[in-house]
Amino acid sequence: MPVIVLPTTPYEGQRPGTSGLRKKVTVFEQRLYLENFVQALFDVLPDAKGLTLVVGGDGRYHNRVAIQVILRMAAAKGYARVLVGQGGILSTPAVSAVVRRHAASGGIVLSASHNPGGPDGDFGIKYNVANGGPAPEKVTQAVYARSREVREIHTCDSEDVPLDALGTHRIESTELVVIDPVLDYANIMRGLFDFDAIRKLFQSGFRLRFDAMNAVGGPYAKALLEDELGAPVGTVVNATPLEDFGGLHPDPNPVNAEDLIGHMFAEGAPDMGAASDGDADRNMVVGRSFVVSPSDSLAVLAAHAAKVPGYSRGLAGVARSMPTSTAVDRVAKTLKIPCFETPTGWKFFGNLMDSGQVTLCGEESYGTGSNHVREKDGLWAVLFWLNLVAVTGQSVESLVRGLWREHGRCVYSRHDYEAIPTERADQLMADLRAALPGLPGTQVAGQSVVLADDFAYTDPVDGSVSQQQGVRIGLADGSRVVFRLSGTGTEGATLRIYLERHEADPARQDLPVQQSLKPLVDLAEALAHVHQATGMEQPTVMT
Ligand code: VG1
Ligand code: CO
Repeated sequence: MPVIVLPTTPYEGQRPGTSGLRKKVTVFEQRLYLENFVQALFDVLPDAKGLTLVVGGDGRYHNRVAIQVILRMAAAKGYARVLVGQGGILSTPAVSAVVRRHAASGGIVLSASHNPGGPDGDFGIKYNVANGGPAPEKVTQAVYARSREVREIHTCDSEDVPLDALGTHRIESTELVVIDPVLDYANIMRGLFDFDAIRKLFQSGFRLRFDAMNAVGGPYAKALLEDELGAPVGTVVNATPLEDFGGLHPDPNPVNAEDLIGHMFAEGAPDMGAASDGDADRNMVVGRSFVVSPSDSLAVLAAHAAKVPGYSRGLAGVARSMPTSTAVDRVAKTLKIPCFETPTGWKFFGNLMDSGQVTLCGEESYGTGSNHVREKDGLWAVLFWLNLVAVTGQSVESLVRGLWREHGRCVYSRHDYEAIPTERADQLMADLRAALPGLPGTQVAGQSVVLADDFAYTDPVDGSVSQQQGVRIGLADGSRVVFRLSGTGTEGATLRIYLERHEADPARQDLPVQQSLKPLVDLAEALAHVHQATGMEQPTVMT
């Protein structure tokens, strides 16, 4: 059957955000909506002759339909080979691993990550380039521009490809290989961590509860933790990826993973808890009756990295997104390695890792990772923590307290105001930006502002510039308030306010976080009139 051409007209708003194009499932279900975007992508990519593409998703509703569409279009584009995960499943870090291992020219990830799934939920699509990482902004901008002009869809009039069993199929001259979604990823993990030490830890009776939240992390966690490392069956819960995540919101934070928190704060709690998100690139690590902030998690991993086989030669450098706390900066200073500050989103770490300047990176939004792939990686972080617990003999809590003892505590919280009208959110940011030049040297809510700017980033490798990446207000004592709008939501706008204060006094490090940050909340309110602008008394979520 030859390639067929379907006439189409452009859809508005196919602009990729922080991490790909995310919309309601109902938007993606419109006729040729997905096809338009994929065509725009294929139009900006070079000729596919001889090239390999990787395709997989987090198994959410619409995943299977979307994969069949992409396979037909990839054949029409002329790829030599497409590797697709069995059942259409590949976690985001696994896509990155497969792209790298098989020297593919790129990968398509079908996921809306931590956003809810199901027919009324969200869907998403993201393109990763040959290093296995998210496409840089110049690619996503070109795709968006092309999406506004696309007039023809090139596809094949072919049967659906059977995805449930491993095997090789063909559409036209394109070979479609259904691969084991875990294999390549698991191999990388074996090379990084001391599996014997972790095995012994479990043998000694150490108890872990890993909540995969009915999302794509389940098969990976089960294969590695239970089947290979000997954790008891039942260690991984909610382990089968479901199309609607069984109604859970697979965003691993103490609010959405409340069941895990319940277990970890109950009598007889396991030694360690963990959860991953929809596409398994995020992680939350919890100690017994002890919540670990993601920024602290990154700092602990950096501080102890040399104890883990994969990082025993030390770290070249570390990187964090701008709103992430400065805990890792303090560790980097002690280790005498560089620390980079990038805009929000994993795509900004790629060049730093490719050029060998950075080994470990992370974000405040429960994302940590390293140069083993080019995505953040949830299970990797959990294995890292297990490896550290095993070789140091310390609990999760004691590792974090060790960090605080040495560097003080970066008390941290993020306040989200979700689904506010877009115009109001834009106005709030515009007003803030307008006020910036006059702020340094003034007192706001009784506190001295020393810095007020809109974060801009120049990539040290390719020189590309990203502007308006978040409004930063800095105080004389190093405290910070950051304001930015989310680029992953699908309903109105989400305002994120990030609060950080360094607490050097050990006697005050255990004060409730929100109490400790109250002066900064007052400052944010005085500056941005958040309540009035959002019409909300309280944030929707505080993490
Ligand atoms: C959020 C997080 C950001 C993360 C992004 C993708 O973006 O804040 O740190 O990289 O999600 O994560 P935003 O623009 O909504 O703040 V995932 O797990 O959705 O791929
Ligand atoms: Co994710």
